Amino acid sequence: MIKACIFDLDGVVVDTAKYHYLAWKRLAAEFGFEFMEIHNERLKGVSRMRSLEILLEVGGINMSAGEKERAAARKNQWYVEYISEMTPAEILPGVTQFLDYLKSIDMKIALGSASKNAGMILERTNLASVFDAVIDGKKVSKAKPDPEVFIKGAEALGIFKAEECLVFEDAEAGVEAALSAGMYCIGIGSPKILQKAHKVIPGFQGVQPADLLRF
Ligand code: B16
Ligand code: MG
Repeated sequence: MIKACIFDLDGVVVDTAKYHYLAWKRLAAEFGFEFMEIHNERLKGVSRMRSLEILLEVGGINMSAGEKERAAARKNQWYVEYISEMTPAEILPGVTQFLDYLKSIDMKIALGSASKNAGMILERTNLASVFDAVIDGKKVSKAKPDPEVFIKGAEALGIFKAEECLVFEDAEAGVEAALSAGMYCIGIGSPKILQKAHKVIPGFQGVQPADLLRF
């Protein structure tokens, strides 16, 4: 029986991928190449530094560790400017209703995100008080597909049996992280990309909430 739900943030609760993309695109333009949407898929769910490394690979650019730190900080400055304008209207369709349902049945709810900016996004979208625990990029040392973020999320909720946890993820690395934690996982997005998940749905709009919890 599922006793806790752990949500990824970007791509599950809100669509911040578009802001990451704008900021990465701006950085690539400064380096003199075009970073296209097709490349952006590879950045979903992975850490900021790993994202930069993928971007540099796409552009065929080499950089020292110090230059990488500065480039990542620049990108983050732009990204923070974008997300500081976010509003609750940017919560993805059906998410608020599903969270309300989970609250009504006293389900424990955690956030398990790779982002170091999760706190600001939750504040801007008025979701900060909805989550009983928030594990973000500031609290983990190993990025997805390592299961650390979800294991810490379950522990923070006081749940110590992985099979009582259900993770919602939009990235392949995130699905792998949930499975290697021994948890159930529902993929949000394309069944082709998220085929390893126990179930895949396009989003929360129109779902029967109780059905999603049956495992
Ligand atoms: P930041 P999630 C992830 O969020 C994003 O999907 C990924 O594109 C980003 O690089 C990562 O957070 C780190 O974000 O630069 O804000 O620390 O999907 O794990 O909620
Ligand atoms: Mg995500």
